[in-house]
Amino acid sequence: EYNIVRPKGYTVSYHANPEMEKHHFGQTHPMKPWRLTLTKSLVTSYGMPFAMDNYNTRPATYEELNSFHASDYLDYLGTAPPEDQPRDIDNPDKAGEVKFNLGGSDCPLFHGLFDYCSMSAGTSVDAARKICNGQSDIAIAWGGGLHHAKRSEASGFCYINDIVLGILQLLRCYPRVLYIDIDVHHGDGVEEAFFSTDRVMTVSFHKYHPDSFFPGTGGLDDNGPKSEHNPGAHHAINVPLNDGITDEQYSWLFESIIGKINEHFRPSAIALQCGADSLAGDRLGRFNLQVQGHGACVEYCKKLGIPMIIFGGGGYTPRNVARAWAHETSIAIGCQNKIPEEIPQHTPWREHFIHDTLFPTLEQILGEPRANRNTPKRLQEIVQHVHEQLRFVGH
Ligand code: ZL4
Ligand code: CA
Ligand code: ZN
Repeated sequence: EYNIVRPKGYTVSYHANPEMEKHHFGQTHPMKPWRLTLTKSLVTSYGMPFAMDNYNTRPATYEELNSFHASDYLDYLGTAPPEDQPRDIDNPDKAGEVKFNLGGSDCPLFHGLFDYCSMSAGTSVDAARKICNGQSDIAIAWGGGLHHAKRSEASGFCYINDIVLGILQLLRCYPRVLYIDIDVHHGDGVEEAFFSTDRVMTVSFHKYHPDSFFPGTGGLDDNGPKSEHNPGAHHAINVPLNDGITDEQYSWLFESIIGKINEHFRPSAIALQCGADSLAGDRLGRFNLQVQGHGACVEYCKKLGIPMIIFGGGGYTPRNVARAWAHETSIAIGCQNKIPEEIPQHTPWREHFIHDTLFPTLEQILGEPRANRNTPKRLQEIVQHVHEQLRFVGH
């Protein structure tokens, strides 16, 4: 009814596994896989599926997971009992839980955990394959984006690093991949995985406070190990920010930094993590970004005209996550000016979208906006530092 048609000259694909959304981390855990259902509901009620190739993805295989993760970790992940199940008294395998950081409050063991992880990874691997074989130019995997997982360790709600798996696929057919991370947390797992290669440049924008904000890494001077013959040195870029950053400041930073990186690194593909916890009003986040400012990052990347995977990530206020990711899906398709701002009447769970609009104002979201602790001088310094790092890259 909004006459949403396929974009001319390029293909957008949407990769999802609806089974994923049925999993629960636990009653009060901030990560709600159900936010993906809310996102899909909004995308569908605007008619966007007509303009994309829609894939119901299969779970990733053991071999695919094993392309980054260690076998002993995967084996443990596959057999660990859920928290609420009594353990075998003779074999309380607590050692594995400690070793792999499983079973705490951040990374609980829950029913169907391994299936959930393989499904999330499957969406990202599938998206990467479609980019590689030329069947898609912008591939969307909102079920992925779990950037903290390490080779042998769960971390910060992440068990399998689907982004690393996706980038490894892209590296089979593209010489250089640019990873960009706009989640409010530092993309430490992806950064670390590619520390020793100059074929992947990682850039994370995040709230940074070493002793009070997770994971505490990603300072301005952390640019990859500068050991003697490490080709990956200078290929990790970090943009540490303070509370309350606004759309205007963020867009200026994003364009100054990504524009310069594009000139020097000349990526052949982009992997963009769109964690929605950088939005104002997020349960865990600290920024003042609106749906428009968050989406401007996607729009800027799209204009570079390079094949791109778009991943999800964090996002702990489901209605805001769904708004941002639906808006960003519309940007990928190029129909953002055709869809009305008002949430369509027939949207399932419409009552969740208090304020009835895709673009609520800061006042609607927060009442009182959070104090902005980012000075123009500091933002200038950050851009300056990044430009200096880039003298070591490319040409
Ligand atoms: C919760 O309410 O900073 C987990 C986690 C569970 C339910 C009830 C248990 C209450 C907030 C967070 C105890 C919770 C204690 N429940 C959590 C150092 C910490 C140790 C754990 O967006 N406690 C750890 C991880 C971060 C820490 C952020 C972001 C992922 C991503 C990509 C991961 N961990 C302190 C916190 C709750 C909980 C409430 C929580 N955990 C907030 N921040 C963290 O980048 C997907
Ligand atoms: Ca980030
Ligand atoms: Zn996050």
